Amino acid sequence: MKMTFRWYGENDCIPLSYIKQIQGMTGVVTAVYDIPVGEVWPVEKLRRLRDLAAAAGLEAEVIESVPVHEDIKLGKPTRDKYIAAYAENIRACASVGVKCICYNFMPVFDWLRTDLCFRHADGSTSLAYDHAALLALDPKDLHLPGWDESYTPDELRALLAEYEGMTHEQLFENLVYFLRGVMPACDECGVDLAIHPDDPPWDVFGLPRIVSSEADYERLFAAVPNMHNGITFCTGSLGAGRENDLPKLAGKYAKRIHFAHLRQLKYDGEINFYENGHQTAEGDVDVYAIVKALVKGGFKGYVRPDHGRNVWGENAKPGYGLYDRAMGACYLTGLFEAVQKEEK
Ligand code: DNO
Repeated sequence: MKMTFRWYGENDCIPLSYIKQIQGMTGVVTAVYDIPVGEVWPVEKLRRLRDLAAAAGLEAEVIESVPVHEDIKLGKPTRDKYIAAYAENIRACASVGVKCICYNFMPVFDWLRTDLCFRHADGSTSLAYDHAALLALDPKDLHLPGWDESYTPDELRALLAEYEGMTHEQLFENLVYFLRGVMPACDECGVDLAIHPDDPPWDVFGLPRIVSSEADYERLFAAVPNMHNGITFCTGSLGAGRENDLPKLAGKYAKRIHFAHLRQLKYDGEINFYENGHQTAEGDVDVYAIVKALVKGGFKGYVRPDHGRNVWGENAKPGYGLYDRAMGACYLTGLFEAVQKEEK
């Protein structure tokens, strides 16, 4: 296991030196943010990220994310060009030492929340999801931190129209087509791809979502068995689906889990939830049982603390402040140490 921390590059207000001061931290998870989706990232930009991290004593072996162009998800004729560019990006990343690339296959929108500042009794704040509030939102005017793109309302309208009538089956076929196209580059460079689950793990705004459950993973690995076709095991995303047995999935797929986003959430009604500090006692995700299942299953991937709260007066990018993620990292490192020693 290697403990890592998401770092939004040179615009991140959290300095690399602070990240390095979190004990147990081996590296950052980062990305190139100023190149349009579908274009190949210049190697100089990747090299700069790696060198900045290295100067702070940190590795930069994980990219989150190389975004997938919508034409690939839509299965349009132009997809081959974008798949070739994606393969080129895998090679470019590998050339500076990247070992793992996270991505998602959610149409149009990445993760969704309805409240970025949900207030807890102790004064801390976190992200929250309320289904009724989501249904009341205008999908043409949505922005969340960390999304890879923001469209103009007109572009968004056109894009949503292109997805009209798309079935889960078609979207799945497009994912398989994409993966078959990029696996040769992964084999050649020894890079693992790690698909991020749908967040939340159900369809939104009439758009199909296909990486939400054990059945989804089963059919994905049956279609593309290559071990470079792996998972970003996001406990917050999968955990919002009450039917998902996270410790079971963690154990079953431990060797496919190239990257783990470990975090907490608490159900607040049937499908509503809010996020909380990382500890098992703080919510409905049994972080301890998940870590245990990962270790027993032979997990060798990267871990990062995921969405934290804003605490101690920090006014950070929602979910991505320093303090609570640092506490989460220390908690997780402690769990891994204990479980690994017990297993030996
Ligand atoms: C949210 C993140 C996601 C994730 C992408 C991966 O906080 O977990 O934005 O980076 O879905 O492609």
